[in-house]
Amino acid sequence: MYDTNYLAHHLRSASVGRNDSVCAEDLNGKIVSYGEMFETAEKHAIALQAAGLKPGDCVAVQVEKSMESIQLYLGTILAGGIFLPLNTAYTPSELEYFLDNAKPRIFVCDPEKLPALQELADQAGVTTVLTLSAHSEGTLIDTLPSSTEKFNVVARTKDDLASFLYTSGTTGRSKGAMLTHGNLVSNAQSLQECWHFKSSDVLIHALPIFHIHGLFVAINITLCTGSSMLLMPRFDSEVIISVMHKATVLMGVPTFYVRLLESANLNPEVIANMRLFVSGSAPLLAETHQQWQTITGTAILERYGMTETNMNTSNPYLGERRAGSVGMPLPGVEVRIADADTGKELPRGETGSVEIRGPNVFKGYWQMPEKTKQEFRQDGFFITGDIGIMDNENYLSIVGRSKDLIISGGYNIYPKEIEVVLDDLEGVYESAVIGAPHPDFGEGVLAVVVLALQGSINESDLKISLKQKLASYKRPKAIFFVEQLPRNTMGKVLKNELRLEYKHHFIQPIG
Ligand code: MLC
Ligand code: AMP
Repeated sequence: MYDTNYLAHHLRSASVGRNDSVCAEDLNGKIVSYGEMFETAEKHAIALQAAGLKPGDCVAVQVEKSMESIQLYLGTILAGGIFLPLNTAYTPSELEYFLDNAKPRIFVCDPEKLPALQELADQAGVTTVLTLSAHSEGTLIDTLPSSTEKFNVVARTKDDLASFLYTSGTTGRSKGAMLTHGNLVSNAQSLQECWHFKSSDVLIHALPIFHIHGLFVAINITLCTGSSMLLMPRFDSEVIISVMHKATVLMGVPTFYVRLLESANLNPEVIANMRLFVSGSAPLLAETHQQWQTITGTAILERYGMTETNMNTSNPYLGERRAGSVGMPLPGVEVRIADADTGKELPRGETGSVEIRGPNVFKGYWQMPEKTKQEFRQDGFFITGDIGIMDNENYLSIVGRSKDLIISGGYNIYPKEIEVVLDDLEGVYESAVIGAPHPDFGEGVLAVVVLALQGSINESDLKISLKQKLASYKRPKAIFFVEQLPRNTMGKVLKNELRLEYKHHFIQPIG
């Protein structure tokens, strides 16, 4: 019975009566039909309930991408839980905060990581810790019921929480964005319509599934349309090119397209079966857009979203897909360009704060009412922290960010978090972390460090220490030592000066 459960109903309804249709296929040729996908998801729901899950409880998950991890996501939703996916690159010291802050009832991790994580989970008051490996092994699998039991999907409403997703904060403390069933359903429905998704579509799924792009945009749309996915553990351009003949859609971050363009095997013939290439999570350079068009004869469709709001805008499926623009507001989503100080809407064509209102906008930050209040206007618009401009045809362009944020290969990195860790290391007096243009990742993390005693430690010492504390994608790709940081008269570090100074570190200027 899926009809009383909000998100679950929408995820299941397109495939009812089509149990034999393919839902997902992996690179080993393992095929999971819709019937099997939901039958096993129900078993996960039963196992989670047996482990103590009650409706509204949180299930935190740090596991590799697999069929089973998708079934765990679905099982959590079917059991009325709140799904909290965590980046597999997070170190125990990063996880400690998430577990302590979210206080999940259940935590599922990789069996190999259990020895390092059990104690953290115990300290955070987790009732049950289960394990799941990339190869479908672990205590979670052992506790799945062997026979098909009748499972009653737990009823939820559109305002109930479906997921927590942590986004880093400018102060260095991550915030748990609370997403409701209604947020996820409304977004999946509008994207499905705007991007012309049909049950015959086959999506190349090479994104991680611990962020909204790979989890909600990719998986929810697929399930809501009853289409299918080719599931890949990670991005690999040659593997992707080799399956394009049997796929129709690719969703990726700009780095995907930059890397695909480097392949000698990309040409109009190999993409002949593909009807749509979507890019998002970070700015797609106009030159990448143009190069793609020249080589393949198709235009990448760029869209713009955020963990707190899901997707906000998209270039049109049928109209002009403009390089450098993230397109128009999705149906039901209001986008305004406002004065950053007053929140008053600015005349068309002026640059200002990008603000969003609509059924896609999250409920607030978990246990941070003050922070939530600060980021919403009185009239309900959410302040994204992006700076944009909208033209008379409603095309939005993101031209900057008011938040001190680095986006590297589609991952968000808040400099403050890295600076706090660096400053805490023995021998470091202070540091400033910036993003510098990077040929592969768009932006690369670069740290400028002042030592307490010059020459006392070197770059490789610092890199070794950071390995224990920070996920690999957050670690600086370059570290510079200086005698002092540039500051203004108020003592504030002049990051723009640093950005200018190190602008060409990863990309040399042409000529
Ligand atoms: C990996 N590394 C990164 C990195 N990814 N460093 C910086 N930025 C990244 N994004 C590190 C690795 O750990 C490794 O470090 C070194 O860089 C080389 O890694 P690689 O082998 O080249 O990386 P790869 O595994 O190929 O991954 C690159 C990638 C991946 C771009 C495919 O990062 C990726 O899938 N990104 C997608 C992120 C995403 O889904 N974002 C959506 C967020 S939702 P070392 O030290 O081991 O050498 C959102 C909202 C919205 O933003 O609008 O969608
Ligand atoms: P996250 O907090 O990880 O969800 O990242 C959201 C941020 O990614 C947005 O606020 C934007 O700054 C950025 N972003 C997402 N899509 C795009 C895009 N197409 N172009 C530019 N920036 C984007």
